[in-house]
Amino acid sequence: MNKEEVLRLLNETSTRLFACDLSECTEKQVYKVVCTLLREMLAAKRKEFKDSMKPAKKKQVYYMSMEFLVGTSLRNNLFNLGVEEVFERVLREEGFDPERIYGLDPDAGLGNGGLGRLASCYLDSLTGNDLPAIGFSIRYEFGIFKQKIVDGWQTELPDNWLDRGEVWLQPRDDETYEVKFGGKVSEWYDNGKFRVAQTGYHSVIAVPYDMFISDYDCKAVNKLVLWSAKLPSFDMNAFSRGEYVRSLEQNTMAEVISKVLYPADDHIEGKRLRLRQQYLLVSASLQSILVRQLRDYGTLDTLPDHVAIHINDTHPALSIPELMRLLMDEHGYGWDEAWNIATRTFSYTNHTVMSEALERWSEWLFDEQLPRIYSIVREIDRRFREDLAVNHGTPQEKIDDMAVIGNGEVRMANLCMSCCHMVNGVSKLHTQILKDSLFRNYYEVDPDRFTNVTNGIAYRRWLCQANPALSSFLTELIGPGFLRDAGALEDLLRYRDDKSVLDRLAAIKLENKRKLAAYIADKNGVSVDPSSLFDVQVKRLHEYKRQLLNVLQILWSYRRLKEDPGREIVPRTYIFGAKASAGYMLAKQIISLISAVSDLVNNDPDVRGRIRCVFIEDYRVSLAERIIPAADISEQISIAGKEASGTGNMKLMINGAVTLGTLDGANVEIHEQVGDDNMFLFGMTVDEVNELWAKGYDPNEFIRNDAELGEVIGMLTSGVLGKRFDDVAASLTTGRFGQADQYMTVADFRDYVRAQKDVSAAFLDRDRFMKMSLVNIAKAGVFSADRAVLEYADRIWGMRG
Ligand code: NBG
Repeated sequence: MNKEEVLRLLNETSTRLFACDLSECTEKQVYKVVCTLLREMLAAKRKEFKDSMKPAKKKQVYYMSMEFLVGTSLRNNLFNLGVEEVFERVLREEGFDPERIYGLDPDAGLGNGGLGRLASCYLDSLTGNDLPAIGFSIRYEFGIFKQKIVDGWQTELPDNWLDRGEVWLQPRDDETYEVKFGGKVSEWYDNGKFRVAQTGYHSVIAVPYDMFISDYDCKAVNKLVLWSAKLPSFDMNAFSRGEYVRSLEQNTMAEVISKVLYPADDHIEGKRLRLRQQYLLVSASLQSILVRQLRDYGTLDTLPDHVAIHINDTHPALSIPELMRLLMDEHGYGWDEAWNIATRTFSYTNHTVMSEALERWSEWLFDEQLPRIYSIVREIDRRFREDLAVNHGTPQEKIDDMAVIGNGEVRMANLCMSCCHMVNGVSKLHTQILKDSLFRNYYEVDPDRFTNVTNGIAYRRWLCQANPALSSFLTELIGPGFLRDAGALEDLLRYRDDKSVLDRLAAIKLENKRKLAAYIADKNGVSVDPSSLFDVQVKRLHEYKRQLLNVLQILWSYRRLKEDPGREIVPRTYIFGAKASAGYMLAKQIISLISAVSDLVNNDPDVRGRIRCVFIEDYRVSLAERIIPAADISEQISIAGKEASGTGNMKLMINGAVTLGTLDGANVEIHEQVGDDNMFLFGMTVDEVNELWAKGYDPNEFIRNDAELGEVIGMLTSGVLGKRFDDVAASLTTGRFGQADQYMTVADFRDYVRAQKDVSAAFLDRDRFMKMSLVNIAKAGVFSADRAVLEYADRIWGMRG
C-alpha cells in the first residue's frame, strides 16, 4: 500500500464515521478511524483466507479458554499487515503523532496472567502458520482490574476497556444462542426411547463478538469469538403482571454473567457466577461449532475428523458434558456413539499442580445451576468407575481418587481425564510431575495419552514489536529469516566474540533502559540510573513465585551497605511489577512490603546510587512490552516443582535478559539451551525439595544457624520499614498460615544470595555479560509459539496430515 492509497482509505473511513476528513478529526476520532479501517482490512483478508481453505477441508481447531490476555491490537495489526511505516507517515503528514494514537489503544485484559497470555500467543502463532483456528472466550465488560498503589497498598479499579476497545469487536446479532440455567430435569422412556426435558429454567442469550487475529507475513486471519450474555427479551409475562421491576432485575442477572473477569490466578473460589460464566462459554461455543459442522458436512458423525476442541485448563471442562447433551438430547445420538465422538474431539492442557487451583464444584451448586449437565456428569462418573473396575482392575481406593465425582464435589480435572484423548503439561518437568504424582493413576492406566508441549511465546510481538531496535539490529546481522523461523536466531552465535556486536547490543539495551527510566521517573517519581543493573521480576504476585525471596535479598544487601558504607557494589535497580488477586491478603501485604522497602532504600543517602527499588503499578501486557526489553536480569525464582512453565522467562530471554532462577518449569529447558555459563542457577531441585519435606522442614532451624537472615527477617517487624509486616514474617516462621514457610524461601535464601553475588561479578565484566545476553537471544528460538502450536497441531489436534 502506498501513501496515497492509505490516505484515501482513511479519509473515506473518517467521512463515513465522522463526516470529515482525517485531518479534521480529534485524536480519539483518528484512533477510531484507523482501527475501523484495519478491522475492515482484516475482515477482507479473513474472507480470502476462508475461501482458500474451503476446497482443502482442513481440520479446524477451537481453543476454548476463559481467558485471552490480548493486550493492545493497533500496533500489532499494523505491524502484521506490514503497513506500520506507511500509516505512521500518513498520520504524521496529517498532523498527528502516531505514538499518541497508540497510547489510546487500551489493553484487552481478558485474562489474569500466563495462562491467558499463552492463549493469545497461541492464537497469534496459529494464524502465523496459516492454521485455521477459532478462540472462544467471554466478552468481559471489565477485564483484569487496574491496579493503583495508594500509600503502598494495592487498590483495584474497574477496567472499562470497551470504552475504546469496542472498536476491535464485530457484534454478530445474527448468530445468537440460548443457554439454559436451573429448572428441573425430567427423564422418561417413550416407547423404549429415552427422553429428557428441562423445565422451569432461565434462559440467557449468548451474543458473539468477533475479534480478528493477525500475524506477520501469512495468509491467515483467525478470530477470537467473545460471548456476551443478555436476557432473551423483556419478560412480557412478568411485565403484564405488573412486575416491571422484577423483569428488569432479571435482565441485570442475565447480563451480569459476562460483566467481569474473576481476578484470581492459580486459585479457585467456587462461586456460582463463575460456574455460570463457564457454562455460558461452553454451551454457546459448542452450539455454534455443531451448527457449522452440520452446515459444512451435513453430519455430526464425522465431527472428530474435522474438528479438534481444546480445553485450556479445566475452566472449559463443561464442554464435555455439554457436547454429550447436544448430541443426545438435540441430535438423537445414543450414549456410546456420543461418547465416542466426545473422546476423539477433546484434548486438555493442565497448567498447574497447585491444589488450590484445581477446580471442584459442590454437587448441589452444580445441580442447582445445570441440572441436565449434572445428570450427564453422574452418568460419566458411573461408567468411568465401572470401566476402571471391570476393564482395568483398578483397586477401589484408586478409583475413588480418579472418579469424576467424590466427596460431594464434581472434580473438573478428573472430568477432563475421563474423556480427553490427549493430555499435556506445559514444560518437560511439569509433564513429568503430572505423570509421577497428580495424574499418576491415570498414567498407569493409559500412558499413551500423555504428551508434553513446552510453552512458547509469540515472539513477533515480544521481540520484533516490543524491541524494534534489537529486532532491526538482528536483521542487519543475520537477515530477516528469523521473523518467520525463530530457529534462525542461532546464527547470532557467530558474533559471540565480536566486540563491535556486543557493543551494539549493549547500546541498544542501554537505550531501552533509558526509556524505561523515563517511564519510572514519570510514574513513580523515582530517578533510576540506566547504567545500573536492571534486575526485573514481573509476574503475578504469588507466594510460590517468591517475590519475598527477592525482597529479603534486597534487605540483606541494604544492611551490608549500611554496616560498611564504603563497600563497592554493582549499582542495581530492582524492578517489580505484579498484580495480586483482590482477596489474597498476604500477596497484597507483600506488595506493600516492596513499596516500604523501596521507600527505605530510595530515601537513604547512604545507599544512593547503589540500590534502587521500584514497584511499577498496573503490570499488564503493554507495560510488559516496555519493561522486558530493558531487563538485564530475569528473576525466575519459584520453589522447584510449582511453576508449571513460566512464559515471562522466555520473553525476557529472547530480549537478552539473563535468567537468575531455580530448576523449575521451563527454566530447566532454558538451562538446557544456554548451559551453566549463560544462566545463574540456584536453589533446591524438585527432588531436594521433596527430601526436605520428607525429613521434616523447619525454617526456624535455618534461621537459628544464620544470624544475618534472622536479622533481615527481623526488619519486617522491627518498624524500620515504617510499618510492621507481622503476617509476612509469620508466614515464614510459624504455622499461622498452615505450614511455616510453605515455599521454602528460608531454605533457598543463602544460595540465592550466593547467586546474586555471581550476577554482580558477571555484570562487572561488561563484555562477558553481553556475551551471555547474546547467547540467550540466540538460543531462545525453541521457545517460539510457532514451535509449540505446530506440536499441538501434529501430536494433539491431528491437523497436519
Ligand atoms: C499458569 C502457570 C504458568 C504457566 C501458564 C501457562 C495458571 C493456572 N497456570 O507457569 O502458573 O506458564 O499457566 O501455561 O494460570
